[in-house]
Amino acid sequence: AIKKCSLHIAGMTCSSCVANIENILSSKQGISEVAVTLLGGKAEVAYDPNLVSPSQIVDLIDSSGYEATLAG
Ligand code: 9UX
Repeated sequence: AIKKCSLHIAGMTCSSCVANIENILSSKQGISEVAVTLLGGKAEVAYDPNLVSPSQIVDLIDSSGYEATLAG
């Protein structure tokens, strides 16, 4: 079953950051939906837990120069 997770993302300062993160996450196998908000500093991600984990999602974002943490 598809799951969803919410993340806080620090370090996004322009709208291209939003596009960067959406592209990075969308190209990952197992991630089916991504919604990033610049002003809110948040992302909602729909993923298949058989293919990718929330901590891998955090790592992908962090590796791109932002700082992600899982939200509730
Ligand atoms: Mo904007 Mo973001 O100039 O990584 S693309 S700061």
